[in-house]
Amino acid sequence: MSTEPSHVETIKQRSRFLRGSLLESLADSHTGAIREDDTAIIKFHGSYQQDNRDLREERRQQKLEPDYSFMIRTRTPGGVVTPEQWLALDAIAIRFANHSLRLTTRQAFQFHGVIKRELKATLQAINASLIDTVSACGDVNRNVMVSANPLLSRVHAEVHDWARRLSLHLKPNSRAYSELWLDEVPLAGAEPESEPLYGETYLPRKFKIAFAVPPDNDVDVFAHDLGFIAIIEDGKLAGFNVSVGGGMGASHGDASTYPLLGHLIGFVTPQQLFVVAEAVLTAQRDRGNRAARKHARLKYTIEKLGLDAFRSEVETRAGFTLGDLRDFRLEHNGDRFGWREGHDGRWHLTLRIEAGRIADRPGATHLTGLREIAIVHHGEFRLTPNQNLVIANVEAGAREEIDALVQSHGLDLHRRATPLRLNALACVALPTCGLAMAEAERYLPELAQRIENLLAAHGLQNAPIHLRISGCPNGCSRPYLGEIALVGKAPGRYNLMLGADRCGQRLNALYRENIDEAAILHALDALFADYAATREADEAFGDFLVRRKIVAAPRQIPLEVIA
Ligand code: SRM
Ligand code: SF4
Repeated sequence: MSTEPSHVETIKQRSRFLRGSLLESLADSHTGAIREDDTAIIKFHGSYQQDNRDLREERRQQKLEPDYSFMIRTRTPGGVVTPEQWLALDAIAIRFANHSLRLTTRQAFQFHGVIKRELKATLQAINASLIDTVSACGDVNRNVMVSANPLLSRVHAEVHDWARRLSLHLKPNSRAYSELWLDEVPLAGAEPESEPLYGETYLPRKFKIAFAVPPDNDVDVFAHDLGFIAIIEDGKLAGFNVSVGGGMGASHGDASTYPLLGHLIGFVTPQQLFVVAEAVLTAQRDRGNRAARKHARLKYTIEKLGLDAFRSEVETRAGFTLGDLRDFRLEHNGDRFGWREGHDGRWHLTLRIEAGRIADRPGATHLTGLREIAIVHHGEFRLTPNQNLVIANVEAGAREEIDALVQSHGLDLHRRATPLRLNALACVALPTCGLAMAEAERYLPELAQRIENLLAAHGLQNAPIHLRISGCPNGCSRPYLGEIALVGKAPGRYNLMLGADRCGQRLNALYRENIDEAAILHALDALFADYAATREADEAFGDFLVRRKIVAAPRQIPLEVIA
């Protein structure tokens, strides 16, 4: 196997701290695309070049270049924005993008369909709302996730603040973003540029961090390169259990790639948080695979070094020994819908946003409705890791007005939808994702309806089964943590994965490979019949499948460390 650095490594190294030839690419009015090497660099600025795959064939026949446009992703740690910021993002979606806002599985916003000529103006508009897109994509630390369900609000706020500060701490140093998009002029005589944390080739691959606040695991903390589980003792934040080496991505037909849950390696106090995060990140920077991007995530680095050796390396870099793991219990990895009262008497309303897409459709004017809510709302908006939205910090007296707007714009799915539909996740997939092999977001409504029909036929319409669909095995909807998951293989064909738990501590396993919808529904019908007849009291569908050995018991986080 080659140990030569991959082509992307060379592009990064030559990019002069993420500038590449982006200026020239943007200035070239002969094409809607940017130069090939710049497609790797622009990711670090929070954008991907894409093309409309629905139009690919037609344009090829017409001898036109693909219908290029750009996706832009925000860096919004914990997914919090103010109503003013919401209004700005809404205006950007209408002015520059495809009239929709996409809430991602990592608490960020995505815009789709921005054309090259308007890319700079779009990024400037985002920055004018005091949100940026720096390192929302690329081989760096990405948007930091934090539990969104504010059940333990005081501790939750504290954890959120640590996450926000850590996100800032791990932000790249390069001034390329400000120069390229915000017209900042390089200062004469300024210090030569450097990236003390990352170096000029940044990380071998993307790096993801999440903070869970038990009992919620809405962030799917074990799916992350680095996870922090808040340990709350006597109502106070004592510190965090640390998990390393989780990740979802895999490639079909390549057994050397696989989803993996993180390993718990120890406990840190809040004061040790930054040091340990840097130690894990720099260990991955120096030890990760820079030759084969498929094997470059931290999970493979740990596999190569061994967990004990990796922990020792982290401790050496940190300059202290990690503490013993503390007890915790995770109960749930979905969202809690509807109104909830916070510790200070303010209210939080979690709305279901199907597949995270906010747009205006007949009878469901969600974009308009949320704009109207933003005009009257004085709290903030919080994106959940499950593509949903919390209208947070609402005074008791303001609930009625918000409820009326929710109802009149069809935003009340949380009152109408079945548990299956409330908890389902679907990645973006077609038409924008260049890697999609099958539909996901656009397929979710009809698939969910068909599965709902089957469940109802077995009297299971209220079973809160977690369904996740991804258009390819990269796993952007964290499908390997779904009780039922469809992983795209080809148009209309999926691998059917079954048997995760509902709290993000057990992966599912392959049940049927490369099957179409009829075969999926046929398989589920038989399993639902069995589940309805033989499940134990309160037994979840995934647990039932494992108990009955319908799927092999897949890897799960050792239960002995979980109280
Ligand atoms: Fe993802 C690549 C969308 C969360 C694993 N992901 C992509 C790209 C950028 C396709 C590409 O490389 O050309 C997708 C853009 C689609 C589009 O048109 O918008 C894409 N990923 C998404 C989003 C928008 C899915 C969603 O429906 O919300 C999520 C954006 C998150 C964010 O705000 O930052 C998204 N992606 C995830 C997650 C879930 C998570 O992080 O919790 C994963 C699995 C966790 C993990 O990283 O292990 C994930 N995305 C991937 C991978 C596989 C990485 C790997 O290690 O194998 C790719 C492909 C790659 O990196 O080469 C990928
Ligand atoms: Fe695209 Fe695959 Fe991610 Fe879905 S899982 S958004 S198809 S890369």
